Amino acid sequence: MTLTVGVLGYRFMGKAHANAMARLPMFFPDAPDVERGVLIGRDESALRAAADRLGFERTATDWREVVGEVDAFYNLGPNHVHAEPSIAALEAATPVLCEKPLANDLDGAERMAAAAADAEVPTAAAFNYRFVPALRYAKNLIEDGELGEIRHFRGRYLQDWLADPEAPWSWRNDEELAGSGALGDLGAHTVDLARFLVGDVERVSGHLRTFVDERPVEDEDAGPDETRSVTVDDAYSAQAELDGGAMATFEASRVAEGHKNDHTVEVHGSEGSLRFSLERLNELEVLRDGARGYETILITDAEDPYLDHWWPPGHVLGWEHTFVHENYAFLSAVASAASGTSRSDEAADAYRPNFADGLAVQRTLAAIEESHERGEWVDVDAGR
Ligand code: SOE
Repeated sequence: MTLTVGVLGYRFMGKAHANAMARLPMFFPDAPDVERGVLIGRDESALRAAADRLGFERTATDWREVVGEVDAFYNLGPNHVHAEPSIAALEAATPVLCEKPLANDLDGAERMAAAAADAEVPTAAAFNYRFVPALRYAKNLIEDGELGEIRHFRGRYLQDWLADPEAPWSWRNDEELAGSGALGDLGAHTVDLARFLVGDVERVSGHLRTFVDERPVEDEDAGPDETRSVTVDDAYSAQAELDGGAMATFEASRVAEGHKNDHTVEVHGSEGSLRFSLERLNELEVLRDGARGYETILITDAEDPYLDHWWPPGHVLGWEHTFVHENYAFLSAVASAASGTSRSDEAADAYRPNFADGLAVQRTLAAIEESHERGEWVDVDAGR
């Protein structure tokens, strides 16, 4: 069967997912056939050019005409656009992949997860870093008990694209549109990795900070010195307790000079530790079996997660390959559900992280913000 996919959004994430779909036939021959059917956007001329560039059959300017007519709907729009189109697609029993964070507020995330539970079709919260082979390898080490009882998770996501106060305002700087700043944009990934590697977040104590509270507007119809307020955080930090008793610290910044896309994760257990850095995504540093120090493992062998689909050992992968793995897993789940090879009650969990995972992350983000406002620890109702 050929899956026809409708995609809302054609900029950064549109390119990442279109590229991933295009790579599947060559590198994942058992993936379902996928047609990039409809590209959805508002600016017809830009949309047409993007459709040609990204390999889509046709375009549409109204997602309402698309969500019930395709085999899978990708919501790659800004955070405030995540809820309504995704819920409409789920009400039409269309599987949905939605970029992270799930929504710009907890209410939207709750409604999206409820619609997913009713629809009983595969859903994806697009936390692509779960699909880094080295982090899959790390999860296997932890699950095999190689680190013993987990005591610490430490996640840090540093960027510097907003360090310059003259860097222009965008929807990512607006609470109504984005929901939060570094917390939701970057922290969502790290919280999801904590859940993936160790466990749910039980309670948090958070701190948010906005360093630049006004930025120049660069829209074509903006005035020469027009500025707009920044109403979200530039950075956040939080400490947390995870399910099972491990301690966690989370941190992210979009004003950390010298750091471009520096997502690091460390896990310490009673028998060992591991360290990962996105800037060296093919490597995992591991300390186990009483060794005196970390060993660096190059995760590029055929037996390593996903690597048998790519190149010989040492021919390293990149950031974009995580989207290929993510799309392979999601579209395989969609095809399985569509062909009836998985029962409807299994379909909802055929792919992880799904909307329930996205909601658990959103509840943690909301608790971090609430803790910051109240100045005290806050329990996270992760809806377990
Ligand atoms: C922000 O710059 C950003 O693009 C995030 O939105 C992505 O989720 C992250 O993977 C890379 O950085």
